[in-house]
Amino acid sequence: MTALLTLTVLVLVAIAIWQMTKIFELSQLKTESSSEVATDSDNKYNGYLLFAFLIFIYGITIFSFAKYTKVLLPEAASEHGGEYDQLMWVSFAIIFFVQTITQALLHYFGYKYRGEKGKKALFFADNDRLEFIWTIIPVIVLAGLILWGLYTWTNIMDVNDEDDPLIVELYAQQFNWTARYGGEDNVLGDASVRLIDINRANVLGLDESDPNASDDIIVKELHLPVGRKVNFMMRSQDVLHSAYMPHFRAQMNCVPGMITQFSFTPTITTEEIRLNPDVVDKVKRTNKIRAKKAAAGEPNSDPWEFDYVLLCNKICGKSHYNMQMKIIVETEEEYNKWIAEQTTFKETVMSGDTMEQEPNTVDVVVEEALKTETEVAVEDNPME
Ligand SMILES: [Cu+2]
Repeated sequence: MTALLTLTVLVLVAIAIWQMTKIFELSQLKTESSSEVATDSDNKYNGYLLFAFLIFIYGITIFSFAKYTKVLLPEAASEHGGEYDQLMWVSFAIIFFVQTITQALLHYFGYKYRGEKGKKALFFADNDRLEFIWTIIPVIVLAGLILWGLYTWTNIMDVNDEDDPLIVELYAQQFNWTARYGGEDNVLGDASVRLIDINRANVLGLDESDPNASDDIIVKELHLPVGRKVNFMMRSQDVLHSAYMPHFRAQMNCVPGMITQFSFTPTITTEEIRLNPDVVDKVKRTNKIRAKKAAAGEPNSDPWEFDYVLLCNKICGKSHYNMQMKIIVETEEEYNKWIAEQTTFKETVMSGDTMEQEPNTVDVVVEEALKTETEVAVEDNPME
């Protein structure tokens, strides 16, 4: 399958190059018909403008590096994240290197060989060796990148049950997330949107007759033990959403009517990532803005503390921007303590008692499910 895909990509690249050569040839036919001939000074002036433009693009590149590097994500907090970042940075470096060199050559030669009276350009209709070189180099580089990309993709997307993964469901709906753990048996009970019963707090539509469902734990805050593989099973209640966990370099669409999957192993706890220099810097900058807002009496001005976050990355409606859930990566002991404090589906729904729950469990889920869109829309948005 991968070989076929690679072959298709190579064929398409070859066709694209061939088509571009044809366009280039066609564009050569009508150069002599123009009656407006540029003078030497026109050409010189345009040559200088080329240099000015070159300085402009280099300038804006340096400016962007200096000003915007800080908005990049901090180091990847998942096992596969490093590989993913490496692929991205190598692609960036190649593009940047080629772009910098070719732009300089392009503009310099544009100036050097500008039109001058009495000067005739040396030209040749084609040169097989030259064409071969400028075709084969990009083909090798692109094929290398694509093959590496496919290899990385296959590795990242391989969701399997090896190494005893923690099974977690991420349930998307306009406009919030709910997470469900498999409980003691680490197996999620069957569920269907047809079984949703808000009045009985069965907000995820779990099948009460499925024995696997009784110990499932439904929460509004995702806790993950560091170093343990997590297999996410994603569902959507209404429209297309996308579970995006940028700090773990993870994203997967949530599609109504089907279960999609993604798997990763978190490697840095929340406590640890808060000490990362990039994160410390971002928190400092954000809180500076918030302090200014607080002084002006504006909302959203409480000091902010960094947390991993699950976001929706498909524009799914008007409160899409605020569709998020906090993720806490902690040690195994902390995770075990937390999960032991949560109530199971059986204890809440099956017993028919939904009143005496811990906050952050089912009553919060129900509350959120009943919230109107407008209420959600005016909520605070902790992201800057
Ligand atoms: Cu969404």
